[in-house]
Amino acid sequence: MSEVWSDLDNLCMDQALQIAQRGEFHAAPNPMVGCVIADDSGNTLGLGWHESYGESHAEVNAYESLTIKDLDLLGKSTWYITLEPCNHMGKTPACTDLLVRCNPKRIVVATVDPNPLVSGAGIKRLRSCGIPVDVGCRSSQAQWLNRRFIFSMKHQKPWVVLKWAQTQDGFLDPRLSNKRIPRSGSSPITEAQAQIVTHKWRALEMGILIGSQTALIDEPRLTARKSPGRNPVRFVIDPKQTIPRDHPLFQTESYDSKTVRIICNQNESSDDDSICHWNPSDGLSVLLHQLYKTYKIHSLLIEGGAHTLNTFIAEGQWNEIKRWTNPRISSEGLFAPNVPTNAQPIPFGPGEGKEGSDQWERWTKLNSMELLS
Ligand code: AOF
Ligand code: ZN
Repeated sequence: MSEVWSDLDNLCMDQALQIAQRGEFHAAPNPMVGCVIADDSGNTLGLGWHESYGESHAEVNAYESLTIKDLDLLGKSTWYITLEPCNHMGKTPACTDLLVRCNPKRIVVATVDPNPLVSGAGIKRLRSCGIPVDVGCRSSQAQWLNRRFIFSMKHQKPWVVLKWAQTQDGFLDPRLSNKRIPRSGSSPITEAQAQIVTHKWRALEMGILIGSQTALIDEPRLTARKSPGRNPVRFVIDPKQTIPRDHPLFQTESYDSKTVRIICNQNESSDDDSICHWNPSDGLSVLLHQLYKTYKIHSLLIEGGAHTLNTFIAEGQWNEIKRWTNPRISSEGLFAPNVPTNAQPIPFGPGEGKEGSDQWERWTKLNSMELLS
């Protein structure tokens, strides 16, 4: 896009992107969308965001935030919207209907909606009604914000986030030396403050996956109980079905937290959606397509263990990495994965931070932005 945007355009779209993010725990599987309505001089008249899946869209919420006297200014207003307005009747009416009724002076859109029900049709309709629409202001930021929605829609598989915690000297679990002495119960490397952030990371994704060794040894619940938002759907790769039924992963707590056991069975299929059949020799890509298609999982957090994480890395089936490092020295244990050489700092937002004594870092794959545009 060769367009040069004015400072005011960039400023208003930045505000729209910022408020879009308020939907981060509740909008999925819908995208996070923000809308700012500005008057002729760039003052904000109204703003809104898509607060929760199935509820009104950002444009409607922005319109409803206007005062009666501001309604007279609509004809001279500019609407800054982080995603192309929808043009279809979904769970809510088409936003283009509202926009055509408001007939603003101009609409600025950050990026096109990849949903085949919209995908350019919203922009086309607005233009055909005589409303000027400029597309592409802060497009990379908007694509990164909705990377889960855009990537899964375009590639028919979830955006995959690898997450692990390691000691300063690079071990995942000091107690798991080569002897692999079995013991149960979680003994986290990170401390209490970091756990709250980890639960937020869980609530940001629609699914969470671990291997059977981690399930048996750590006995995790994999819920987001210390965070706002929903619990991700829990997936456990359990080819030989060694995890017992009374394992904490299969406990239904007071909140909804579904668990799916991924078993290795080549030719079988069943109607029971708590069992997913997958043949590891088909590769992770086949599994990921299945999780998208059958379970509508747009994003997936991989929480270990070493074997599972390394398999996702080896098969190139990852999009983002979040790593905790605790200052402790372990000297022995299970080696943490190496951050792949094609990892680079995330394009927007902080790439590192600290919670108590634990440090976190984030990377994404080299070609991530190309896969979103
Ligand atoms: C917008 N503004 O704030 C959002 C949009 O089932 P529905 O009615 O909620 O529609 C969901 C689809 O609408 C979603 O897949 C995406 O294409 C678009 N999301 N569009 O104009 C919004 N959240
Ligand atoms: Zn809409």
